[in-house]
Amino acid sequence: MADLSGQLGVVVGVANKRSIAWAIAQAAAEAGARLALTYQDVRLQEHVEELAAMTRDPLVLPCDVTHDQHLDQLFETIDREFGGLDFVVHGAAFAPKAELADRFIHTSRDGFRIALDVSAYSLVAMARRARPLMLRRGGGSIVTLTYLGSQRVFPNYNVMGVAKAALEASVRYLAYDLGPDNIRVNAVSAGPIRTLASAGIAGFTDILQVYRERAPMRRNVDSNEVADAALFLVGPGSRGMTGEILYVDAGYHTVGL
Ligand code: NAD
Ligand code: IMJ
Repeated sequence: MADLSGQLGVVVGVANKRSIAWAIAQAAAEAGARLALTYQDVRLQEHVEELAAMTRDPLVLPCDVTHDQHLDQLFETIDREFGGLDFVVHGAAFAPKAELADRFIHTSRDGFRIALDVSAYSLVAMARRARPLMLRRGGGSIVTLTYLGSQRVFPNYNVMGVAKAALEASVRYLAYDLGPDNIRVNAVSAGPIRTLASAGIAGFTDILQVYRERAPMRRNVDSNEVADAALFLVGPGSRGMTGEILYVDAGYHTVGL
């Protein structure tokens, strides 16, 4: 496993113990990193504080990624408390529930705007604010979480697929923009995992079963496997990689039939 001792990171997207971002935070903390964890709103504050307490000397801060003020505050506080930043883990995604149930053609203007704002623009907004802190450390690594629905159609994924396509393109444009600063930008594309973001999705159990049947490894993946890949992208093992989308899906994306 990567050695992140002495490294400073921020993780956005922890809601509960099932969150993929929490698995990444745990792995990063175990690898020796010091972390700032954010929570979306007061509803999640206590929960995230409880989880954060399992890591060494954590910083727990509020951040709704749709608010520029929250983002400004977050990076100001990290600057003050950490004095720099080595990595960002971005695991925020959201579309209004109705957009994931209705036909894609019925996507509303607001649903489209919200999905792309939370799930794609937020990466650009965070990268811009992380940059000066990372420059002070001689560079950095930014990792986000995506899904194959950006490239292929999955029933009901709808506008989230469009948002993930924008997210993955943003990974490449950010990688190009920040490459000269020695800041790398990559994504992990995870297979389906039971989390808050997949709870209540009609037919999710069937989706897990189709993956289990068709994936070359004939099984599903778990958050710890995604976390290990994310840690590789954060750490020095991937120092020659940027703009990459790394699949952790038991090989599902490679199969045609
Ligand atoms: P999750 O619900 O635990 O995580 C989603 C997070 O987004 C939550 O912590 C939520 O608080 C946060 N969020 C939503 N709106 C926000 C806002 N306005 N400001 C700040 N944070 C906000 O579910 P998860 O499955 O761990 O999802 C994490 C990431 O992994 C997402 O990007 C998701 O698309 C991606 N992903 C999930 C799966 C899966 O099957 N679970 C598969 C591939 C990719
Ligand atoms: C989500 C919807 C439809 C199909 C889906 C998913 N498949 C997978 C997911 C096949 C794997 C989970 N996923 C990859 C996501 O990115 C989920 C994002 C999401 C989930 C919700 C549920 C609750 C809500 N809004 C959401 N916004 C985004 O109200």
